[in-house]
Amino acid sequence: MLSCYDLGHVFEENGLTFFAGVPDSTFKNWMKFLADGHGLTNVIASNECEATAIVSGYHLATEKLGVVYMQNSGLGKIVNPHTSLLSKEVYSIPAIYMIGWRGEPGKTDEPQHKMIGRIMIPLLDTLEIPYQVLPDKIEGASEVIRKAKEQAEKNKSPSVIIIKKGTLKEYISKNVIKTNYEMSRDDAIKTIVDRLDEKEIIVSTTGKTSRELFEYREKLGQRHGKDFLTVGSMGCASSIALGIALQKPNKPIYIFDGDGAAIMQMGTFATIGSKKPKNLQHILFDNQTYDSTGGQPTVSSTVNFAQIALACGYNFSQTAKTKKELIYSMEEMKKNTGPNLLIVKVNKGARKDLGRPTTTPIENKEEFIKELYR
Ligand SMILES: Cc1ncc(C[n+]2csc(CCOP(=O)(O)OP(=O)(O)O)c2C)c(N)n1
Repeated sequence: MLSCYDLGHVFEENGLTFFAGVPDSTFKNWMKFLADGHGLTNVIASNECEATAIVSGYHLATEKLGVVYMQNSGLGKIVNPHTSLLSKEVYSIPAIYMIGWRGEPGKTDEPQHKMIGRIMIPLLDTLEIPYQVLPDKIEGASEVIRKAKEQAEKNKSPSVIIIKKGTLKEYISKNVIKTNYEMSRDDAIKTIVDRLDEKEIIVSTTGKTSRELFEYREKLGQRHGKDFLTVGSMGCASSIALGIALQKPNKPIYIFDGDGAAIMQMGTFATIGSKKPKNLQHILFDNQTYDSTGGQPTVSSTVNFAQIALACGYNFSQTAKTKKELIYSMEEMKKNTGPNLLIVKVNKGARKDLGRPTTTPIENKEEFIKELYR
């Protein structure tokens, strides 16, 4: 395995010191290394499009190459800035895309990673982006990074370094961000689920939120059809819920959102606020991190979601920091006509043995549709 110190050294040797992107678990140790500084600049972006544009701006300002890091799910998102901004046929901007390979063929991974894992290489070919896999030994890694930079400079357009699972050695963070709230996300989920009635349904966000919700329903012996577990499509749970809410105005719908996911698709606040679905309750578990990919910081500590929601046209917003406040705010929220936002401040972290949904996404969809007609 490759040490993050060695990787950092090679990037630095090649003049690659500016990074922007969205975290992925395949390179979570590299993210921890970046968070500790080590003379490298890191901008954790709200989404991969933004990161690609930031690195383009960095190049315009310095003529140097920046690195955009992303899970391969983000590759789909950057097709537009790649083809219409960085491409040779437009502004011809060199950069390095560092892409985590989820769903690699032949390796076990979750359903949401299978297709992108399979089409990633053909997609890079279609996008005419040269790529190389980062070896897990320093000699090979150093050669790959040098070559990627050379290609990007020669072509005056991006080249890709692919990171497979298990390439990087564990890195122990020096600066760990800790919050001291009363609840974890799991505590908050349980508190809310315990107070929902038979008719109320949930659309939950990707990552550990949906996994914790699934496990709690199992524990309670309740139907999973009441929850649409958005296993992929980060940031889209709130839009899925909006689409349902507009068609089923008598069905109370809860969104279980994450701070990272909400920031990724922040425009949805504006769409929800303008459409004003009365039956939509937006609950945002704010742990100030991308907990599901290793606990990297989001920018949520400088974001006032409550004001954003109101400014976008939500009817009500409140923040709960304790279980007692959460129970009180839920009652308040239910009294108000939607759309409403409830921000729940929680600590990052989850149970070590947290499982994954044992039903398939298609089974979940079919059960959920039945539930909508109940
Ligand atoms: C487009 C895209 N980029 C990156 C990811 C990887 N990813 C999965 S979950 C997650 C973190 C979600 O963070 P947040 O919404 O704050 O929820 P938390 O995990 O903290 O509960 C990330 C970055 C993804 N699934 N899709």
